[in-house]
Amino acid sequence: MTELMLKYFRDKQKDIQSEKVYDSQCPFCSMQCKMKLIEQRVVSRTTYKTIGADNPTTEGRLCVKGMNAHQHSFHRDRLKQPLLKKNGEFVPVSWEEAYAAIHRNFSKIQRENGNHALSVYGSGSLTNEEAYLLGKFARVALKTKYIDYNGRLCMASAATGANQSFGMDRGFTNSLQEIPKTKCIILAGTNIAECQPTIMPYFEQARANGAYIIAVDPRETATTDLADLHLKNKPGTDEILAHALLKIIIKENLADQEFIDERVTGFKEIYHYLDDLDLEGCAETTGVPLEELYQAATAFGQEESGMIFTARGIEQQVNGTNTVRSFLNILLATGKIGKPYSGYGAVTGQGNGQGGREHGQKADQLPGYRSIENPKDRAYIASVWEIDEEELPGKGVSAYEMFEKADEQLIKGMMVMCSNPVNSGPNAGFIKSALKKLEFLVVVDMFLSETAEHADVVLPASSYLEDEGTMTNVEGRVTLREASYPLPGKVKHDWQIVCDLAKLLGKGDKFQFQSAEEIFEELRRASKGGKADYSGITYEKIRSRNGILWPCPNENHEGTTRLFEERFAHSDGKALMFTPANEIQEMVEDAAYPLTLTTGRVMSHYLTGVQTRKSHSLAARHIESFLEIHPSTARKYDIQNESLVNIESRFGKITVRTLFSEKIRKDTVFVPFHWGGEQNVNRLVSDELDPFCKMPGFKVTAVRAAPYLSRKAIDH
Ligand SMILES: Nc1nc2c(c(=O)[nH]1)N[C@H]1C(S)=C(S)[C@@H](COP(=O)(O)OP(=O)(O)OC[C@H]3O[C@@H](n4cnc5c(=O)[nH]c(N)nc54)[C@H](O)[C@@H]3O)O[C@H]1N2
Ligand SMILES: Nc1nc2c(c(=O)[nH]1)N[C@H]1C(S)=C(S)[C@@H](COP(=O)(O)OP(=O)(O)OC[C@H]3O[C@@H](n4cnc5c(=O)[nH]c(N)nc54)[C@H](O)[C@@H]3O)O[C@H]1N2
Ligand code: SF4
Ligand SMILES: [Mo]
Repeated sequence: MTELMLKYFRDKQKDIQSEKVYDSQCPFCSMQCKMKLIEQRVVSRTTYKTIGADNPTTEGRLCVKGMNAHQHSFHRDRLKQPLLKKNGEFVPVSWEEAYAAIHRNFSKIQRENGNHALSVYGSGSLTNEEAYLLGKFARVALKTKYIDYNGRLCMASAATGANQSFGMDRGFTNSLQEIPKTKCIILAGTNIAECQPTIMPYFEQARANGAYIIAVDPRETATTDLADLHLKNKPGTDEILAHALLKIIIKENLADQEFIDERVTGFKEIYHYLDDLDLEGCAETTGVPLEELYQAATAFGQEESGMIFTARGIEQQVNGTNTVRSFLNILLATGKIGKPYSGYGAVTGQGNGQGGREHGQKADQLPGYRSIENPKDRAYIASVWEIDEEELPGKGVSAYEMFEKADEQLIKGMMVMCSNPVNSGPNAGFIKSALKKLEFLVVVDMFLSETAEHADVVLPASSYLEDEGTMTNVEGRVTLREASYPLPGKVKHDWQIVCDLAKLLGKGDKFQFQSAEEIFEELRRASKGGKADYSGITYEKIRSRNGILWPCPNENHEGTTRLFEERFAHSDGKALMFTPANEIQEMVEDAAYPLTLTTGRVMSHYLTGVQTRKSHSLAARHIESFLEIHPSTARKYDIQNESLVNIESRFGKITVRTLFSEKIRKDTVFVPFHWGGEQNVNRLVSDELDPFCKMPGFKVTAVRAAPYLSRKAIDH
């Protein structure tokens, strides 16, 4: 450092009048990177920066989103007071006035139409305490069966697939520390490099140690760049691809018969099914050359250890559950699970995508991953909640189906907490019109999102800097996000809002919580004996051990690092292999909509972009959406680079700018989903859902594309 620079820094240091450091965790993805916000007062200005903090999962790393997360939290558009719509305009009001309007309208709706006319829509970005409380609120305070959450659009097929095959769903069966030592990795429909950047080093290390890496993705991405072999398949053909790989493994004598005999049921059925599978046909359907299928299958089958990671690329399909299970078949047939360096990872998406799906905000679920249809589970939770079992409602419907009920006017009121379904749900035009049909909509958010705009009341919630609670990260590690920053304006925590509303509805005695920790203490009891057992976890224990991996059934238990070492979670202790019941449906070519649209993410934006579009550093990287299209495909439709195009499906139309890329298949186009309005790609996505888990098919839509302005119009 030169003298001049040293002087500059010394002078700057002198200018700093005060510095405060606040501990937190990133509000975005499932890595839940630990961070510190540094607030400095320099002369008359306050400046902020975010730096990483050490933790076992991401070791102090942050990605660009984490580094700039504070920008949205301090953004001037942050809601600081409740808003009530009067004559079509939002007016800032007191909490009392907002609550009174909710009380009046919710009571009226239930009086006139019964309890189930109200519904709750939650989120995998809420803390465990809030997700738990929201489930209790719906069943105990509103007494409605209609509660579901945005995880239905995210990991529902991975969760259902793992539950059906293994009897239990925790995203990663092994610890991250095992990844560098595995010999072969399949990355199926996952773009870790852009979506979970801070765990990339584990995979890079595996590669440096000689692991053979296979990627399955219709596009070349920063993740497929890491692979030795990239199977660039047609979107939506992953189930067939997985069956083909398994057939080759069996044919080449690479199955682990001993493991199959001891630990698996259902092998005979899939064996016979595969007998009839035509590998040439699979190569044609998937668009992957047969030699590459052989190369992938034999590499995975031959190595002594191996891991498969899946994410939304293969899961957000209308056959998502079966697709996940077909990949799990490969692990089960090769005995690569329940052992060191061998296992499965469904790469979790949202910050609390894991915990958010365990504690009862799902339509069919009670805390601890219990079932709302199981009499024993119902009785246990009723005892924790101190109500009669008969008072517990039954199973409701999935996220998108709640909007269908709203459209039919069976659901007349809704509370959305921490989600923006107008942008994130499939067939978005329909969701918007269904929301408009509601008699009363309450949205709890930090901003006036595209969904909040349609609300009657918007309640301002606290951000990641202010709200304490536990978040279960990608590994199944329960972490504690400390509350540190003061609440701005009249903002409240989500859990406080839920407790206030319960009080209003006459159920205050069941919601007398003064802190997140008090809620966690009840959650511990409610999860005891369930599959996702948190009963041995305390805030103190999380603090002293830097997080605990569930299940953790008692206070002396240190948590569970590797699952299924001795037995799977089905009652017979065995895993169940999957065999398709019917012939797999292939997408029929549609001459009117000749291109296959797939959707996903870019590094600098998060989900529907409500938060990241507010951050100037992040927004500047992608100020608008785009259509990634192969230049030769574009030429066919007279489409220019960096020009506006209309994209149309049977469900809707959007307009975005093109971005030519030779990295995408010629029959496929890609649009990210971080923008709303004219750029909302979900206006194009169909309303078809996976029959088992109700996952929409975000990754496969038949579309056509045409220049926004025809050539003639441009020439004039
Ligand atoms: N930067 C950023 N990071 C995020 C998020 C974000 O919005 N932005 N969101 C978080 C959340 S909630 C989630 S769920 C995760 C999602 O993480 P990912 O699932 O990794 O992300 P996606 O971009 O949706 O899809 C992954 C890949 O699937 C490919 N793909 C598309 N269609 C198909 C197909 O039919 N078959 C196969 N094999 N692949 C296909 C896409 O080309 C893409 O590269 O990311 C989390 N992290
Ligand atoms: N086409 C397409 N659509 C998709 C996907 C895809 O790959 N393709 N992926 C799907 C996936 S994986 C997911 S997870 C969903 C997510 O979809 P959404 O649930 O809509 O996700 P977000 O954009 O994160 O919306 C969160 C909202 O809550 C607010 N918020 C943030 N933190 C808090 C908080 O602590 N409390 C409260 N009350 N509000 C808060 C934010 O401001 C924002 O408005 O989208 C799905 N939609
Ligand atoms: S977005 Fe994910 S990887 Fe990036 S800093 Fe936040 S938690 Fe970490
Ligand atoms: Mo997600």
